[in-house]
Amino acid sequence: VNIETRLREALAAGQFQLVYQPKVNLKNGQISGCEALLRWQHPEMGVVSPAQFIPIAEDSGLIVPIGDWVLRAACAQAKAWTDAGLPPVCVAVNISARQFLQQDVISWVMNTLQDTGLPASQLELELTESLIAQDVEKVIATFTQLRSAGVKLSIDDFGTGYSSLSYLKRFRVDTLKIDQSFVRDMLTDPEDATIVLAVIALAHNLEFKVIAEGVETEPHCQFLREHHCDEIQGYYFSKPLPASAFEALLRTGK
Ligand code: G
Ligand code: G
Ligand code: MN
Ligand code: NA
Repeated sequence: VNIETRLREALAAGQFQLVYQPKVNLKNGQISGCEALLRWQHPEMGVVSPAQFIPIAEDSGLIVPIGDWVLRAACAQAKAWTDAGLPPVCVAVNISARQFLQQDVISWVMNTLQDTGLPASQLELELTESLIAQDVEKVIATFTQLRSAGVKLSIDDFGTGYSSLSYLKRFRVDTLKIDQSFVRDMLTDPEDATIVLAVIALAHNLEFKVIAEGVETEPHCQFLREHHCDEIQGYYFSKPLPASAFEALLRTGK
């Protein structure tokens, strides 16, 4: 059986799950939101990483139904947490460029928010720079509509794409996510430190929020706090968690 057929079966058989990784505000130490990350729990293969199957899903077009499942599940979960009396949490969903360009994103997102009852302000879409190189006018129009509806947008893996910085003037977003490849070695590699500090300054001067990914140690956290990075995400605070474990973390009020 080829992987495409297996992906189709996975969707039908409920083998996909979301895990949630907290994002933490560096000023007050509170959880400011989370990123939903897809996991495929296969009966024989075990847990398969999205890094392995998302590219296949994109090539086969299966990214559309899979991405729809992800968005719906993430929105429903965030709404369920609010309904359970937890403080409103903003959930971030990764949207691949292929998917963003393949369908009417506005109707899809707005319908999903309506169906699940989640306020737009509790949804963030994480997009990569590769999207920016595509149909520019269409993407700008879509960004504008999503943001005026209250949906938040962030640029994921910032600094790893090939796009020019001039796009930041035209594509208004809320947050830049500093790629973990720069964060990992920033305490030992002065060039990585320079890049991290430059991205923080760039984001703030453009009035964007900035979050560092892949933060694994206290010294990393300390460095980022000293340099006024707004938020962190990474194993230092928490790995991605099943919904129930993330909920427990929210309840402890961290
Ligand atoms: O969680 P993990 O590090 O295994 O994710 C690996 C890659 O898969 C990352 O690039 C991440 O952005 C991507 N990814 C995780 N979940 C999703 C998803 O729901 N949709 C898309 N398009 N990409 C995802
Ligand atoms: O491309 P994107 O940034 O969406 O992917 C995030 C990926 O990084 C996920 O696969 C997630 O599991 C992984 N991740 C999250 N925190 C850490 C971390 O602290 N260290 C490392 N190495 N990976 C992390
Ligand atoms: Mn992401
Ligand atoms: Na990233």
